[in-house]
Amino acid sequence: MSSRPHVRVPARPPKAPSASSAVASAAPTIASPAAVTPMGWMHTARFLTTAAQLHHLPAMDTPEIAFVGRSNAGKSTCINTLTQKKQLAFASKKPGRTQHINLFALGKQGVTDAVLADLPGYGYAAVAKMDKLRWQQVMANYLVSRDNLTGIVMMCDPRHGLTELDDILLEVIRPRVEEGLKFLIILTKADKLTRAEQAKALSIARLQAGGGEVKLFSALKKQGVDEVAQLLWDWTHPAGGAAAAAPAAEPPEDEPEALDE
Ligand SMILES: Nc1nc2c(ncn2[C@@H]2O[C@H](COP(=O)(O)OP(=O)(O)OP(=O)(O)O)[C@@H](O)[C@H]2O)c(=O)[nH]1
Ligand SMILES: [Mg+2]
Repeated sequence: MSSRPHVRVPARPPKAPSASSAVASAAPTIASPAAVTPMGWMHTARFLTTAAQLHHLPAMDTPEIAFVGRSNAGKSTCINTLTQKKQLAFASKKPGRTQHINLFALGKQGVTDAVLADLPGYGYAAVAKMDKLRWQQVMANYLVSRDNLTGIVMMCDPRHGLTELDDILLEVIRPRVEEGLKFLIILTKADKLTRAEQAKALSIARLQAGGGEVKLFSALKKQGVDEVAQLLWDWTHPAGGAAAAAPAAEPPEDEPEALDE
């Protein structure tokens, strides 16, 4: 196993200029207020690269967070919701929309301090068996060997619960999680459940996650968005707690997406 990634970010996120300093200085401000909060940080996301195979991914030492889960679980939509960029990741009603590993950079331009990885989903019945096996192998290799991988977000539609393929993936990553890799299960499409069903799904998933962290999320209702953004900030900025002091969300730049699954 490789050593943990080296985090090259300052201990505290850049501060927004105070009103007095903004008045006193005629120079343009360098740190925008949007870069201060976890949601503002998320909003800095931009496309970095795409790869069909592991060896096409650039080697990086920036903390990387992978979004994994069954096809159609809502991985790409979650990335778009967190980053408040409707079309950053390809989301679609049609399962199997994401077919490459897509990387998105976070942080101010030129100072990328984290990377989000949108992975193709697994378990989509219409994919040919050989393609499924090939992809499962690519993903397992990625999760086991990607040196800068800092955290894994497993997306799960609580109406289906954790499936056999999710369990296999949990087994694949278990050794790395035991070594300190961060791990979160997101129960997606919470808007499809009543409050009672949400509470039940949460406790079942917590049992299945063996004490791991589980959060409810809805892209439609913007449920859990700030919490997940804060957690990803904390994962990738272990020494910096300042963002917690100013967790105000930025308003989304786009109209809400029509979510229909
Ligand atoms: N109601 C509702 N629908 C959602 C939510 N999140 C995603 N969806 C819908 O679920 C479908 C699949 O979303 P994607 O984000 O493309 O799913 P994915 O996990 O990236 O799928 P693959 O790329 O095939 O692995 C789309 O029709 C989304 O609009 C949500 O929170 N609520
Ligand atoms: Mg996708």
